[in-house]
Amino acid sequence: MNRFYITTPIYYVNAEPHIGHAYTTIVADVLNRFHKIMGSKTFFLTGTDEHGDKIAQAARSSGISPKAYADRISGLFRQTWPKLGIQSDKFIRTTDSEHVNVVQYVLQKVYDAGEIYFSTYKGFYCVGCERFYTEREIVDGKCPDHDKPLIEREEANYFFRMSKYQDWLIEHLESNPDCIRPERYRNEVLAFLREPLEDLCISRPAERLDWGIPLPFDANYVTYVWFDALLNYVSALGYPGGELFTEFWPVAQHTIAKDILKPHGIYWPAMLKAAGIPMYRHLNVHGYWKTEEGKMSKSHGTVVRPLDMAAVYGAEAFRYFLLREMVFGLDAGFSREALVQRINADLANDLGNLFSRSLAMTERYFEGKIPPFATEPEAMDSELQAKVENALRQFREQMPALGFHKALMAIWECIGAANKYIDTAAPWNLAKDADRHARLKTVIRTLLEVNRVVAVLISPFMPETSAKMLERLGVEKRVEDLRLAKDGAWGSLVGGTGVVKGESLFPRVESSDKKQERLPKPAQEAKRADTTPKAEQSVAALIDIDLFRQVDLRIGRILTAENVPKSEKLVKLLVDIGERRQIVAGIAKTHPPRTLVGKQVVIVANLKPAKLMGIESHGMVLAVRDANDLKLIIPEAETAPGGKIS
Ligand code: ME8
Repeated sequence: MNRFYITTPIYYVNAEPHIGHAYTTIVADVLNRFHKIMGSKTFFLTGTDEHGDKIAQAARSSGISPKAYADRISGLFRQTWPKLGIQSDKFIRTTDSEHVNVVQYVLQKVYDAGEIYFSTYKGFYCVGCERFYTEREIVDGKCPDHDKPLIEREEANYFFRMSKYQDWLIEHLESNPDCIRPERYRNEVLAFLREPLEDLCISRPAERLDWGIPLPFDANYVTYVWFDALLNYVSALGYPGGELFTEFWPVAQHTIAKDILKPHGIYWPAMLKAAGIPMYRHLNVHGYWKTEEGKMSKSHGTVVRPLDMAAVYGAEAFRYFLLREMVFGLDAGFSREALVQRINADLANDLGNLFSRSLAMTERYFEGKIPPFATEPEAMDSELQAKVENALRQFREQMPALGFHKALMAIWECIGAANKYIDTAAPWNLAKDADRHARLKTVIRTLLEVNRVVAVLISPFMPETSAKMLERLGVEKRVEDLRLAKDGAWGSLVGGTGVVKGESLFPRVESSDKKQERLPKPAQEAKRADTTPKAEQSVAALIDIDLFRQVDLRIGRILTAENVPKSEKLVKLLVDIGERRQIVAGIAKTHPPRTLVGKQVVIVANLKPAKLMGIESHGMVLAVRDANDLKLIIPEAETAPGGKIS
């Protein structure tokens, strides 16, 4: 029997669960459910990361002990997941004694092997990241992640000989190209490994920080939080001796976002190697959810709380939205409008209508009993069945490769085709004609079969909806017991079984911001994105040359260009103007991204940074509107990037 082991990061207990945590955990749940219906024996781990500076500080500011604080927030995470339909097999806490024992066991093992040494280190430390930064990584004296000044610190500490594993890791990633995926993140890790790797400081003096696991070989120190946290993935399986470890570790897959690529892509493999534990099978890395305001932040009130979303829109719809909207590996934007739109279009309209129409007709024409295939299939039936087969194939291929949105698109293609099939087959006409009753049976049976396969295929994404659909289709099986090989097979409904139409699966929802909703889409976009003034009709007022000189115009070369999700107009550019600049320009309609890369353009380099659809833009690309066209201003001949225009 195949095995499957999936983990999420263990989340810090200094913040309540938000949409980002929910996404990763839902992805893990979806993958886990997928592998179950493929017949694998699975294990799904999540939990909380509770030691370290960050937690100690958060507890202090709440005026309670770190443990009491961790208990509270860890409890919130634990209670949130089932409410989002997430079923994990284990919830680990790094304060669990079994975990603490494993961390100390591994530390001792690695220390005894001579892979940990004592030394003095002076460097720049970020409390937020709980680590020292190297010269190369520091930006303007600040931590690039937190944008806060780093603290200079000198300390005697224990170091793990991580540098020793550099060559092995490069070789491993090169010979296992799908180990870290999607590829862009594997490349990122390999790029990092092109520079010499430094050893990793794995201790903190207990006098400064006592909220951590004591080093087994020196009680004056506690374990650095990452060396502690990463080991959860094996301690949860009862490493070293546990049966679960033997069974599931060889197929381990970790799921994380890009923020913690380095600890998972570099520290963890080196730790595993040093401890004599085989390398994990896959590291699945996804992008970031951003709100319209940009990064989510508690202080700005831009945190999206998953339970709020579930309360208003339903956990199932929320799960569907997250998996449909984000291309795994890339960033995605979250907005209520987009969520509402997906619910109304994909769930209420496409899926909900197909299901209720199919069942209503079964009730009307066959007293609610599933009819047999009573005639040979016609071309339209075979075409629809081909769509179902395609959805099944895409599902099998895309799901294990993290192409969730593609699997969903194929399922929805099938739903769309089935809705069209109803219109074309027009069962209401067949019903009027006694000679065509046999054909009517085939049509309705075909539809019911499509509904059943769709119910099976959406089960990893929307388990409750799937269960509801199956029940109403008279299929007596729990979602947990579905197996694609059998339950995905065409024609497996039992003729004569009773079906029940019931209430609509997804009622339509009104947007919370109705005014915004009523605006046609392009107008909404323009409202947010269009910051460029309308073309002037006549020449503007005269200005002094000094005023003109204040505008810093430069030659730039476009290095990369990509569409801004959900915007027709905007394109995100990386431009070399002597330095690299991210610029968002409203030129996508006339200049698709692929035509832009390599082009030279003129940039206003000293515009105040602005945010367009949540994306920071630092500069402006010059263009001229010519009738309905937009033309870029470009230099007469190749010019060195950064060249100042005078
Ligand atoms: O890093 N978009 O915990 P953490 C998508 N304790 N995912 C997001 C996100 C966003 N905007 N924000 C957070 C830690 N996440 C460590 C992990 S593991 C041994 C230790 C998700 O609470 C995403 O999964 O900061 C990201 O990797 C994780 O939360 C970071 O969670």
